[in-house]
Amino acid sequence: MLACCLWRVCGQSPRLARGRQPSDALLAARFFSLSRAERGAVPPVSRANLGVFCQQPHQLTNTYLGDPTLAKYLRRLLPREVFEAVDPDLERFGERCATDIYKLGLDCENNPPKLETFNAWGERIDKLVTCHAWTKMKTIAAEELLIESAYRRNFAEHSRLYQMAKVFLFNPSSGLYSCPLAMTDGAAKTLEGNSSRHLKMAYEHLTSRNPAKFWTSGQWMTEKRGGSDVATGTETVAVPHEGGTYRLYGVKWFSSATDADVCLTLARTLDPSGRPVQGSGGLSMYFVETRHPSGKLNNIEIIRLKNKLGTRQLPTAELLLDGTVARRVGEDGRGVANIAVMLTVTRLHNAVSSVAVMRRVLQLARDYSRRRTAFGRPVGDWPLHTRTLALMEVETRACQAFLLQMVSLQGRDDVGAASDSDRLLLRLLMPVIKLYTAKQAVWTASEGLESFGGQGYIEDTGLPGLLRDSQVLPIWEGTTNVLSMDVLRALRKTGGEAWRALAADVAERLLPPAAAHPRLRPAVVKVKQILPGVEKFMKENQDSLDVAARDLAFTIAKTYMCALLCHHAAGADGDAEDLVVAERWASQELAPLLTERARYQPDQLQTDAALVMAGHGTSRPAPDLTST
Ligand code: UCC
Repeated sequence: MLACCLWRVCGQSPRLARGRQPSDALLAARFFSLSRAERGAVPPVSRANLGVFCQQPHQLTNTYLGDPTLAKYLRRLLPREVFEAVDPDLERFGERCATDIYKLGLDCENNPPKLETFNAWGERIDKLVTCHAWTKMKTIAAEELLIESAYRRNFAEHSRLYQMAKVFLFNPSSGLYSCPLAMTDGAAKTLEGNSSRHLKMAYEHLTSRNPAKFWTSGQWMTEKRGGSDVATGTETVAVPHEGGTYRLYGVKWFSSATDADVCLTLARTLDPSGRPVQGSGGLSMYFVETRHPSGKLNNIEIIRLKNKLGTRQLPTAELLLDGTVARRVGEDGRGVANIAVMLTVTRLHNAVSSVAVMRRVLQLARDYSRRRTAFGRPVGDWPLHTRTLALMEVETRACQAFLLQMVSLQGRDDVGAASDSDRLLLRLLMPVIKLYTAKQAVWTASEGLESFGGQGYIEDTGLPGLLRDSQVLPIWEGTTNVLSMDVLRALRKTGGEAWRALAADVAERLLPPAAAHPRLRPAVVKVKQILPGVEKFMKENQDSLDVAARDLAFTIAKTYMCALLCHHAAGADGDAEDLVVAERWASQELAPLLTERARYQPDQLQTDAALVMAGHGTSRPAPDLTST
């Protein structure tokens, strides 16, 4: 029918055209040469089957300039001369993250790694084939000092902020190269200062700016029984070998980026009778070079690559360690405590990834809201749409404030400038920021995709990967519940000192000017009421703390973020937007621990179990067919 109209107004009958059809371009040209009145007779299409309209896609522009919140917090947290020194580099790098690095990242997504287990002649080769873009990311990471800057420390304690600001920009464009970098950073932190010749050499490689010398690290903690309860799930054993080395035997079920040059891992010590020592105290940490200098794997077989929901850019594999030569790092039997140093850094990177993807999704969604028209206006002109984006924006800004505060603390700790209180805050808040931001990343990515309508669900827009890759953030490096238990561990192990450090830090942030600001006063009052309530709950409900742990962690996150936002908004760098963010943040429920407290009672827990298990395991008896 449409074709008929087009033919009619273009002066040709469909019957005639059947013999000798003009090209689509010619038809379109004829159509657009018609008068407005003539055109009005037909729908504005040049090709009846495709149409002429194409939606303008979203555009990514300089990711640093497009994120005033990042620059604003850096300006506050860095001394002026440091900010002025790093600002141009961040601007330059922000441009790369929107151009060449962004394109390489998409290439990584589109060219996932492959494993060639055997060659044509049946020889086992375990060859990991990664794409050019993935290899190039390693070069970029070294040249852009993404690890080096945190260890060369040209800006003393502020070096960590500079490094993490760059990692933040790099992250959502990196095609998940951020993952090996996280583990490399964690390994460097763990090996820093180690006096062993081998480990010193490894540290130099991990922190090198020279692409030819730069190494990445893996972190192998997960075995077949799972990656949470590593203290009982680890079956790999370490058999003493020559020259103080060990040989490892076991299966590592989840090696995130198997192309790493080295890795840190856990294995069990053998007792004098050759039996593995069980429990947490039987675990030690080992350093492994994954390949011999010849390039051959270090008695490691790559069993298979993992088929994952997301992070498909990563060569994640199951590994068989079959006599892998390793060196013990740290004391025998202190494996979990030793690898916790690495976990602290990788969890911080996890938070960086989470907040970075939130920011990226918003940058893309707001750009698209100016390009897409629906119901007669750009969707960004519909207050309902913009309100949805504003909810995400407030969440993202609050997470950025929390993140940069934690990075700043880590920077102080890196150079030995952390106070006792700083160290307690780091210990308590690291699992909190990891678990909180990871959850918000999934929410924001999901909302962000929805704001693109159906296009958010289409793979070659590059958007679905943002959601798929976010879903791993609450899972790896400790799930939300495992990390909630770690919050309790931090509170208990420090005999409540960590809580007191938190309460003191919050109280200080709420002093004038925050407390004196008329628009911030309700927020200040609210937080001041919550903290004693939480403390009282913890004292009076020791038995309920395990089940309340997740709500406690969220309460700490939201309350602390409220204090940070008020402090920033009331300070010299705070502006009108910061005030709005602090007000809106404070107006939500900040203390699920206190509102949910009735749910932790034993009868309620029984009800939980009854609700969850209703219908589980029941099946209808098979019909008796004999009587029919
Ligand atoms: O490896 C994985 C994938 C890698 C991907 C990395 C990519 C990152 C990318 C980011 C950006 C793209 S997944 C593996 C994930 N697994 C975990 O994260 C482990 C989760 N499970 C836990 O965290 C557990 O709570 C455990 C393993 C720590 C529990 O072990 P234990 O042995 O039962 O716990 P204990 O007995 O309480 O703790 C043993 C010691 C204690 O020290 P001491 O004896 O001195 O008191 C603890 O205080 O370890 C210490 N410790 C810690 N120290 C335990 N946790 C910590 C901590 N968080 N910080 C400091």
